[in-house]
Amino acid sequence: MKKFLLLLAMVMLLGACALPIPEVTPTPAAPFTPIPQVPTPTPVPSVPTLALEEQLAQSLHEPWAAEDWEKVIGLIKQILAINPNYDDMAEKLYAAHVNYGRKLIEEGNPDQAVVQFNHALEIKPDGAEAQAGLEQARTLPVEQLEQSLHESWAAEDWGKVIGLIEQILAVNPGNADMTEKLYAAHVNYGRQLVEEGNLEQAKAEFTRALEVKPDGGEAITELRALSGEATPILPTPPSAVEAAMIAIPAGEFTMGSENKIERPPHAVFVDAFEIDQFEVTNEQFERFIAETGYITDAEKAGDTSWRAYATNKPNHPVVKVSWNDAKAFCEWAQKRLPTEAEWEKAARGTDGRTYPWGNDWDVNKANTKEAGYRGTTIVGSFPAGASPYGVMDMAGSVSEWTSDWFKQYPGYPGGDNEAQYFGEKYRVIRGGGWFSDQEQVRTTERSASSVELANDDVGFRCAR
Ligand SMILES: [Ca+2]
Repeated sequence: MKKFLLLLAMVMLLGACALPIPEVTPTPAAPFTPIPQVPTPTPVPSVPTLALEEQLAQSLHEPWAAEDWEKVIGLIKQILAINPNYDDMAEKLYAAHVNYGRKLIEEGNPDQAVVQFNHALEIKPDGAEAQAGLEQARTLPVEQLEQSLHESWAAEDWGKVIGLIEQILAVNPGNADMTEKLYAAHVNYGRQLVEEGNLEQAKAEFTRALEVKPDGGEAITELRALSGEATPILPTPPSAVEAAMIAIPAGEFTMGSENKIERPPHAVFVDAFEIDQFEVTNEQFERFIAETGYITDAEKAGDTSWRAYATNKPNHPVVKVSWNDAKAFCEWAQKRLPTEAEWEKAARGTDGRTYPWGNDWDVNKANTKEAGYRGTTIVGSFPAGASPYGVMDMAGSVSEWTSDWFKQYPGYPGGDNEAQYFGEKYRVIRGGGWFSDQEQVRTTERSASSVELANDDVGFRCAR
């Protein structure tokens, strides 16, 4: 009797506190029922009894009528926890998951619906209603997805937005507008995560944004702000030791500009040649040293070795290499240094542009002083800054040795301070490096140095 009273008290307590009777708000009958309905379960006979599971079973009716499936599922699970074989509760749980899944589809939430249908199938693996629901959830009309996308976007629920866009793109991969939206959603999500102080996840989102749109300026800027230093930002940096080369067709191009020692602009015919797509990397230079035992000019002079700049940077351009060192490497690779004209043509193409990517300065398209990396970056980190031929980093990161003497162009009018260095004394350096500003990374900018000198922002690439 004591035990009986205790149980009764528990039931009453549970009924009063843990399981309040939900307010029933009349729900209009759902019009969206392409799947065969799961019948409402037979009401549990209301024979007065004190078994907890029966009490719970009775309390199922109201949430079921109100289509409060979360509540229904919770109650059934409690019942089954007490008595796994109680009545037809397993069948009811299956039905509840299916009905919940359908409701979620109506609400434009197919992802969550899939979860519910999968739960239903765990209970009843051959459940036809759940299988049909699953299929429907996966092939929701795109218009419905776009409607929920619109709502989730307004609510700034970026996780959901990204999921929806990915579903739309799965149906229609060529949807450029959606691809752009996906990029924006990753950026927005990343910014939201930054505000929440979740920097690691934010980085991951910005990186995903760059996977969608490799030249995404916002994502690059945000990543840069997060890293505070030179950090690889390309999702898949090139790592091949064998350098990719780009074929530049024979023909005329405009060399020079109206600027100082770059004067005058003049037509130059260049034979067909190939040029390395990327600056020569530390990894490549290491292989050259390992095979030849070559000692660089800086090392011979007791100056800092190229190795000091190469630690953990296999895919960064090699620096601290002289013109002599660069020439030796290219010969070992059965190539040569590009001529000054070849270099300029590979950088600007035939339309006389100022930067490899066009005429307008863009801080996001090259590793320059303005970009703030204060050091080299992985070669090919700025695909949007590629030249018309697809040659990378022709502006910035490291400036590059060419084979030519630093001489005046034909028709040069004179009058510049730098003209005093013209002659067969210095070799031409092109493109500017990470220490150079936007003026110094123009495709026509000319600089020069002695053949034995090396610097931490000067490297090279080869041609043939
Ligand atoms: Ca460069």
